[in-house]
Amino acid sequence: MKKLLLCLLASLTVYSSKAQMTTRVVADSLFIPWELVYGPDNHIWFTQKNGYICRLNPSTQKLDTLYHESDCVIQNEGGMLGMVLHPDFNNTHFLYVAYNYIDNGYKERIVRYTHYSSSDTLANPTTLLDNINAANIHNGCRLAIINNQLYITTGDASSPSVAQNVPSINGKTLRINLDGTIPTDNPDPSSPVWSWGHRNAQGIVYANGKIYSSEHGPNNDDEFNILEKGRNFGWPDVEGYCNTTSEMTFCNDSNVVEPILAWTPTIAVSGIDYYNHPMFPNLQGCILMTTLKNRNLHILKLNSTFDDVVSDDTLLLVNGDRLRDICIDPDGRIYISTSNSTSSGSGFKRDKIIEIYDPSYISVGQINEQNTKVNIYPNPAGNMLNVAIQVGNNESLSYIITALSGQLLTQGHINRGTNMLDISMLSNGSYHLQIYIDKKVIYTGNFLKQ
Ligand SMILES: [Ca+2]
Ligand SMILES: [Ca+2]
Ligand SMILES: [Ca+2]
Repeated sequence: MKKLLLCLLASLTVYSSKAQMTTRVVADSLFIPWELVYGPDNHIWFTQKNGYICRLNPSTQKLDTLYHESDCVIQNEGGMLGMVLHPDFNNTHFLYVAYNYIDNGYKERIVRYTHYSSSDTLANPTTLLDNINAANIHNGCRLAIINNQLYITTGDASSPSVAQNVPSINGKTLRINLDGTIPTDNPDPSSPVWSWGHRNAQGIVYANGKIYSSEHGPNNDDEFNILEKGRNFGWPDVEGYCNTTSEMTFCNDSNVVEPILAWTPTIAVSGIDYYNHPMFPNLQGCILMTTLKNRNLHILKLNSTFDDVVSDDTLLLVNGDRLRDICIDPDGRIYISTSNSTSSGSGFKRDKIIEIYDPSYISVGQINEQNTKVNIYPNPAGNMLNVAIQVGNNESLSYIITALSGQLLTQGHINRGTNMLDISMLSNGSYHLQIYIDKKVIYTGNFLKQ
């Protein structure tokens, strides 16, 4: 009952008092940038639904086309979809992409490409998983890498019953290793299936030790879920919460996981990311979610244990465009892509990438001078990272460590002088460290854990 009430009360609240919140178009004339990823090179890497993989410098707005996948075929909702960079991209140069193709019907595959900096192109497409059924609707397909394993959301491809057919790889969250093999601790070690009962999940993000996912409902019950290994998420027997007689029976028999929030009427939920940067204190601890039908950004405030939504507000700054995806840079800027283009006619290439930022917030470029007052070593680091700070005082200093995607991993107070940070909980890879005096960033740097 509480959740139903929350749904009713929260849907019309509007974030309108952010005087410093400003928007800026950083790319235009695009064709549905389906996935935005913020890279370790401070560029936005993105897919377009018509098979292009591109990279954008949001400061200069220089846009590079890196690759066109000629096997990619658009059919209504299908085309080139999700993408993720390897967590140690600077060394591996791998990126992973989902797209639809035709081979005895409409299908979907997950491909790894290698970026060659000398020619600044992608090459060596290596298929990790293919022959996933696709259709004009319900193709998933967001990707996330968590602890060096690739999670893939697949849609039911317009055949709802497959979602409850556990061996089928449609209507699922799949998990594979980064070389395409199947993790030995999957629910069935011979299958990539990791959770089931999904209709068409098009948002996934790892934060706070949890995997959050947005999922399109039919004409009712869009869902926001916390994914769990080996669990049933209900579709098509359950829509949203377990709140009808038949649903309650099914949920009890199949140990169904309910969404932590559901929307009726639907808002067409899409890409999500986790925000925890002091640039916008009101957004800290929130999932930011793009929506297609509602045409705005939803701000889902999480509770203190990060397993429920305490408020659902909307940000109307970008009202009017269907919104497809989001990424957040390590300095707290938010980037969202629109989804207005249609496959033919006058709507072609009508999309843009929009930056949401606070122009009064101190930027990385402005803090280079301050950077000389902070030293981090050794780099690469093992389980301990030394941080020596020559500015501020013990009361005002704090730090955050984020993944290159911007996800917050750890934070705390730090002292003037030399500190030893325990980073043993981080897996090997590259990370951003930021030091703050009160809420101003005074240092931004990268380090490698190995
Ligand atoms: Ca994204
Ligand atoms: Ca569900
Ligand atoms: Ca229901």
